[in-house]
Amino acid sequence: MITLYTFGPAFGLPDPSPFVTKAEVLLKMTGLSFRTDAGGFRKAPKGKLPYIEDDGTRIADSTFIRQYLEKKYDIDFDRGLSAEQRAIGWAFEKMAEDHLYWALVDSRWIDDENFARGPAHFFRRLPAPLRPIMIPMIRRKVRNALHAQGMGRHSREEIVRLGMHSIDAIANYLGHKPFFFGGEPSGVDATMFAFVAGTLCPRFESPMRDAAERHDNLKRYVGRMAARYYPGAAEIAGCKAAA
Ligand SMILES: N[C@@H](CCC(=O)N[C@@H](CS)C(=O)NCC(=O)O)C(=O)O
Repeated sequence: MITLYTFGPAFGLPDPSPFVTKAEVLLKMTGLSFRTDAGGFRKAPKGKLPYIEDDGTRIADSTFIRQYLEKKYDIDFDRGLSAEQRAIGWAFEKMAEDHLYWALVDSRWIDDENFARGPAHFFRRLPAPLRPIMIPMIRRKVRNALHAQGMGRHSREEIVRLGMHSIDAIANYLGHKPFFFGGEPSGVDATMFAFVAGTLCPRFESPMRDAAERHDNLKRYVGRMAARYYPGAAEIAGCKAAA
């Protein structure tokens, strides 16, 4: 059986990591049986989650997980899509993963109030005397990653402006369609759902969340994806699960 290594549900989200959520939804889309394990971070082959283990093979990174599933189980997440749609799907995915993601990291990890509301809870299991050492150290690591990626060199106002542009692009492309490319979900929906839910997450206060909330179609989209892939959940990211 396939094991997906996760952080575990948090903040009203299937997982605090949109990459883990993406991988989980992709696995749900396959219909294959799999289990999740929230204890594998220390053994992560690339120092990040998600990764999967299947028949003794470990595959790290949500995109490589997708490609592995496609090849090994002969699955095409984009069945029925044109080459043009596949190209658009890839571009939107990478916009979310390599651009919007960093605006979310800034909002959750660098903004002090959001940090206290969210990521600070990850450290609750640490012995209390270690927290004042570990928390600033990990936040410094995140700040350095943001700086190296480039997003962290902008002011908060500029970061928010960039993030909102991505959110608007997703909302405008989705339009009135039930899913990103029409009546049925495809691979890109796993990613769009994960990142839009992450942005709408009511645990965090941000102008980016306010902007996402102004798009009714995004809230309905998250509810629709929740109804299909998390049928046991009444709501995800504050969006009522409804088909
Ligand atoms: N490109 C990777 C990104 C995964 C990623 O950034 N995971 C983050 C959580 S959102 C992580 O595990 N970070 C831990 C760390 O950097 O120490 C993918 O698509 O899976």
